[in-house]
Amino acid sequence: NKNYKLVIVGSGTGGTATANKFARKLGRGAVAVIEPTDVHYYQPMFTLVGGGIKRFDQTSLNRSELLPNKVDWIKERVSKFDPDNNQVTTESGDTITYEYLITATGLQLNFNQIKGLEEALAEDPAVCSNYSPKTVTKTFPALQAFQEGNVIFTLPATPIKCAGAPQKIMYLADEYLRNAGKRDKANVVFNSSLGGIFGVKKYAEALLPIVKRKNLTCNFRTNLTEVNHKKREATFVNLDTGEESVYEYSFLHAVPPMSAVDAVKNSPLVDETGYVTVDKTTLQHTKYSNVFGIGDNCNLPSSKTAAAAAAQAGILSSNLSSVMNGSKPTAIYDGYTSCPLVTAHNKCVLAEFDFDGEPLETFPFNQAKERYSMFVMKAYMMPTMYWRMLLKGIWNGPKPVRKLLHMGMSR
Ligand code: FAD
Ligand code: UQ1
Repeated sequence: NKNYKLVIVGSGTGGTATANKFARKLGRGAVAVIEPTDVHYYQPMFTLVGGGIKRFDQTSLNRSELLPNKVDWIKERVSKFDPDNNQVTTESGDTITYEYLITATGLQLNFNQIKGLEEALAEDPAVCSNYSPKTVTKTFPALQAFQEGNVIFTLPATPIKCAGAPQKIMYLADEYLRNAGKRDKANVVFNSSLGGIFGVKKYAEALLPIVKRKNLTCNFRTNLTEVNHKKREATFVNLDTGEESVYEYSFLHAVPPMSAVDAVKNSPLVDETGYVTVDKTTLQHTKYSNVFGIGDNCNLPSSKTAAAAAAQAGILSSNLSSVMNGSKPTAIYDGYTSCPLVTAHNKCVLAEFDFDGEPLETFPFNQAKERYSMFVMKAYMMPTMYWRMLLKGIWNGPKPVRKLLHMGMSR
């Protein structure tokens, strides 16, 4: 029976950043990270792999290079959370107890909730998904193989990580097909369960003319329910009218429904939505004061991104340290999140906003405009910042940069 001052479950973006922060604060042997997989993926780069701009081998590093040697890495999956007894159980049956817990388990991809999708991904080279490391490598070859017909992109009827990613790959595909001289053979369609192109008005107003210029058809409130790869047909249902429509496809980029992972969903840490209930400003659990949550597994009303997890890491670190010292958590998360909407191989709209959907832009120019500089930031600067700063616990989001560039005039 192992006992730690702090146990962190999950070592993705949020778990690795906080592991590095607390290893420095608490020293050797105080922190355990429970994470079953060897490889850490920089998921934001999956979009560029799908678009043929980066190679898959550029997206990952071994966890041993990322976790500090002061933490104990328990290479297992947590199967049960028991916060009433301050313990978790792993798949092999080990019990680990803690004084403090951070849940950072991210999201589970539920491909099986769409009839026929798993089979289609396994057997049809024209069906792909940037969302999983197992399927992202299919996307660019599928585009290259395209001859003519419907090129379809989907977005499911659940919260997802990086809600912009389902359309970013459409913009890259459109550009690829134009350059390959095949765009006039393609009917490019975005069937999205959402009610509009993007949740924040400023960026939606910037994206709609881009959609129009590129001649992309958008159908909203339209949810993928079934894929029949033998007939190359995809079935969608209108979420308001219940009406079904069947599309033949020549290329299908499918985004699976998502949820918190089963062990979290089935734990006392969640409410009826199935996400860890944290106070949205302090990130402290609403019921268990020695538990904090970070990243995609939380019920936070902000969009689920690595950029959000970075900002949360700073807040969490400050507040959990306060609680460990017997004081009240006082740092406040404003909901900061960011979505670099790649619109071409050299253009990007950099959306940044808070809980209320109010823009919270870092740079002193209009980020709703497509810019080369923001593409360079996304494709060439951000990966280094992620590996060397965010994961090492020394990047808490761009707030200080924003303040500086706005001469203190920004929130
Ligand atoms: P994750 O980083 O997903 O980590 C969760 C970890 O928990 C995993 O390592 C997993 O193995 C582990 N785990 C799960 N269950 C258990 C268990 N039971 N026990 C122990 N460990 C467990 N974000 C941006 O900021 N910008 C972007 O441009 C962007 N683009 C994206 C494009 C795509 C295609 C995708 C898929 C994501 C994108 N994101 C982007 C989102 C970003 O990757 C995630 O929001 C971020 O990684 C979430 O961090 P996290 O720590 O919550 O979860
Ligand atoms: C960011 O901080 C971040 O985490 C490292 C991302 O995740 C990959 C992002 O995509 C973005 C855009 C930010 C915000 C950073 C700046 C400099 C605007």
